[in-house]
Amino acid sequence: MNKPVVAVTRKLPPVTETRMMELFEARLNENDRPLGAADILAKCDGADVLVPTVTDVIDADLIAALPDSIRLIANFGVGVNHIDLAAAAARTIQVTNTPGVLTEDTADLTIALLLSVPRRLVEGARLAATGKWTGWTPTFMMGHRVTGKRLGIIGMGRIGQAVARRARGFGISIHYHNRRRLHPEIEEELEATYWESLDQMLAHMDLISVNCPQTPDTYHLLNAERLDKLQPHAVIVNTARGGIIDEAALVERLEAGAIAGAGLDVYENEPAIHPKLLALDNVVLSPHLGSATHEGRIAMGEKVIINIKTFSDGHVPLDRVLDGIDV
Ligand code: 8YV
Repeated sequence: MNKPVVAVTRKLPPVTETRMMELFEARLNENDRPLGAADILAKCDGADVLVPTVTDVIDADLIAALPDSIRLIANFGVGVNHIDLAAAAARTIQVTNTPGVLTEDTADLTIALLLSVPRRLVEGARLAATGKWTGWTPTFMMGHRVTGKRLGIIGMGRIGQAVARRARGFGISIHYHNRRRLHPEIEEELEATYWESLDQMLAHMDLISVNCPQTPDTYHLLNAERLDKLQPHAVIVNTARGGIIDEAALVERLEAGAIAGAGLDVYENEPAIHPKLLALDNVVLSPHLGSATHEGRIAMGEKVIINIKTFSDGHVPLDRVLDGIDV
């Protein structure tokens, strides 16, 4: 039996690559150089499957130019905003992603940011590292308590719910806005309050966590007008996708003190970060680390392999992405 030819755009964990080489005719990217459209197309020539990541732009033009041999785009990652799903569907190319296996890691990082910003942890660590700390005083570097605060979660899929479970442990009360209301048993378990109106929820929260996928509907969901609903002491955390927040509008409000702080793991134009964000003290910035654990990345690789295997064996892969996705 012929092994499927699999074009992989980035360097993957070694165990994933080893297994891919056993099962497939894998075209790897050993030096991990990011590929442009022409490189991706060259790599796909005569291939059956394309394995991209969030750093690749798999837009309508690229999909239209893919060779007919490509039948599956098996994304390494859960978010698929970098793939034009309609263009893939038009060519009957299936798309899969890697849900479920990065939920806990991403929720952990969300909580790390939710704690770091109000407690000024990174600002404090930076000062300590200079060796210029002059000692404890009763009023030194005071932040804000998180216990007893209200957290508004935008997007209550797997990751949003995992954030809620953790936040309950810190005595934070859970509020959420989602396309669909959760089942009553889940709401009860999470002690979560549903807000049909995002605008209303934003106006009443102390902390906000963005956990929805980026789709044409959620692009700039938090635009200037919505950000203006937030209270001045509010802190906003985003571990989903940069494009869900209007980054320039957020920067203006952080600079003006209209929003107290932000913890960001994702940016509108990665790897570029808005230069003004870099100059602010009331932000904690991490470089898209949500799923960056050895365990998480190996599990993502395993999902990609299973999706390709299932597909090439003639079955429908479990992680097939249709129009809407849950993260
Ligand atoms: C991944 C992510 O590392 O899975 C996602 O959607 O945002 C990240 O955690 C990245 O997408 C890999 O392609």
